Amino acid sequence: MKRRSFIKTGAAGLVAPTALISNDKKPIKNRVGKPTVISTWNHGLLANDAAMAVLRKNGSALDAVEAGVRVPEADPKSQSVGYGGRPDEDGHVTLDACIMDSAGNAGAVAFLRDIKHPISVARKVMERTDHVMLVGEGAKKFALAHSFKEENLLTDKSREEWLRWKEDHSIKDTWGPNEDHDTISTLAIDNKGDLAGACTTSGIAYKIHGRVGDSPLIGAGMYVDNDIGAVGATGKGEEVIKTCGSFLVVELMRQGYSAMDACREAVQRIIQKHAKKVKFQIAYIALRKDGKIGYAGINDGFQYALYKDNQNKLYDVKGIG
Ligand code: SD4
Repeated sequence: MKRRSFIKTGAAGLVAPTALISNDKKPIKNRVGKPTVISTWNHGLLANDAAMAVLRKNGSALDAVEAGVRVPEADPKSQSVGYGGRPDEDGHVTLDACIMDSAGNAGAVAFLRDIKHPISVARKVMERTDHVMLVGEGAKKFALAHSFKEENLLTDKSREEWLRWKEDHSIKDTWGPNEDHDTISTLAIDNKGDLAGACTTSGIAYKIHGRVGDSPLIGAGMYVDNDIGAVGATGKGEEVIKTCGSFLVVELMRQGYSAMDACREAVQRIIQKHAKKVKFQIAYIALRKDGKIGYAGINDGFQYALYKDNQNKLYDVKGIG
């Protein structure tokens, strides 16, 4: 019997918390990959460069992922993240982010306004409080108290597009909430073999004011277990939340799934819940402790950037939906 069918057909309770992959001799946690960075989407290439620069100086995976995602957060051309992000339906840029380190510590902010680097605020929440998540006004107040600068994040381009959407939003509009949003999730392994992950976004464009997606939710938009692997999500957050997506992928890897199969299984579970062809996009990236990567998306169009063995490259992913 194949290990997979063994797990699926009634081994519940027999699977050890850090199970082995069938032919490997050592548990995953003892098979440590070399420095690697993987990120979602095209802007992941520049994020990977910044993250790998940290790892090359022997920096931690945590410092690497933070440095990585700060690049698109500051880039007005990345209209799904940080400064220049597309606003909600009322014209406010509201940001969601979370970060996790190798010790299982986590920090997050949601519905944060006027602060360019939500990921760094999330890290401060993790390191300077015994809370995990701050939202809205409270998150902003905390950020200002920690010397983050208040600034207008709505660029002319994003404001003009939002105005066009408002003029014309109808069933014919082309700027609907489900289009053009590329959250960045960045995952890294450092020289010590430790893992970390970061996820940051302005969320779905023209969302209802107050809406929070999966990206700041630990276990939904991103999850790290230093014995197993790190996982990040992108796409329609509601579906990721409802399936605890990133946590699910980590748990599947713990049970022995390859990084690739774990991502595919988590995507399949969403597809199966929808009778018709799924129009929205959900995609996962995974970085297992041993350096193996996984990725899967519902529809064509998802891309991930991988920096490994001195090469930083962008890859297209064919949808499985
Ligand atoms: C959200 N997951 O707010 C985010 C959006 C996203 O690529 O990932 N876009 O639901």
